[in-house]
Amino acid sequence: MTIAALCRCSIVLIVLCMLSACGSFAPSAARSATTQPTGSTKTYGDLVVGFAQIGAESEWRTANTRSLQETANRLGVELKFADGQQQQEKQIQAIRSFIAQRVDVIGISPVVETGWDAVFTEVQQAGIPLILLDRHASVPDSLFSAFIGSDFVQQGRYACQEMVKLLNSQGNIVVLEGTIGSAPTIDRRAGFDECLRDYPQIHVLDRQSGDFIRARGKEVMKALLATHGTRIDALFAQNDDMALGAIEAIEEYGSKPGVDIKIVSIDAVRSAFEAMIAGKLNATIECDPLLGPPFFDTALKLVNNQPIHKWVKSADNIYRQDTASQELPKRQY
Ligand code: GZL
Repeated sequence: MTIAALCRCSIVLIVLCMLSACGSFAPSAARSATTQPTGSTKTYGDLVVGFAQIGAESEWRTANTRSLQETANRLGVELKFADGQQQQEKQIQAIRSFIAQRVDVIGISPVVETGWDAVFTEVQQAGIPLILLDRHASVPDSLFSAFIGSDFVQQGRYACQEMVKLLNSQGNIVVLEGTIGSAPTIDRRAGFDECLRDYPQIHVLDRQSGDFIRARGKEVMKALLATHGTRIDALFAQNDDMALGAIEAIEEYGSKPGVDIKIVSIDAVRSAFEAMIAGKLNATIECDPLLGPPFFDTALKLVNNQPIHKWVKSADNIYRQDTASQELPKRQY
């Protein structure tokens, strides 16, 4: 083949290569949407997701787990679900197992805020997207793809505002806090205390952890009543389960919950509405546990390189005794 012919062939080859490359070029915005060549976009039925749940400590957690499992079944996602039994080490073991199984996405509700950097780095190094669900963790933003859940600080502010109205801006309160070191405990306290600074006539006599568990809430409230007795005008319980336990303790003490001792809690589970209808609970701040749909929606977008929000924030309402009867039939958990 003469040199001239070789040159002509080379020019043809170079032009053909350029044409094929141009075919896949698109404006940058459109390219991000079409980065995946057609046919490789995953669907829910392709997804394998690992989730490290905290445990089964409250009605809220049960509803949260049910939402994840029912949504996965409905969408056809393969969900590998681990119950951490409220132990961080078990959640860490579950995450390492998900990495070894090469799942597409890993989700976790971190039982406490700290101690996650090492294992989250392992997830990142494995190239697996990580979603924090319900509870946040104190790690750099670079170590997780998205947080899906409520604004606990705002929930604390709402609880304080309800307490101020119930006490007419003055009185002595005790607080039942959740799991020590967990995001809801830390943030709900922050929001509650921030609001209380404007009401110097409201005094926090005591605050103890009930670990978000009903039986512990009853035990701790019994001890608080033994210590402070009738000086207690109101209780802020950081979840409904502890409030329901405290209600039992207050009744056994001989006082009327919701009347002698006003009670504000958080979660808005069905039992809280029943307690408000019975006049034993005064208000509950909603904390939406039905996070299955946004969780799997975010997971699918991540595996398809589609844009997502860093914080998918839940909308939470406030419920009081005056609407509890009409609201109860509508409650999904
Ligand atoms: C809040 C969630 C808390 C609930 C408790 O999003 O993490 O944990 O308020 C649950 O009922 O145990």
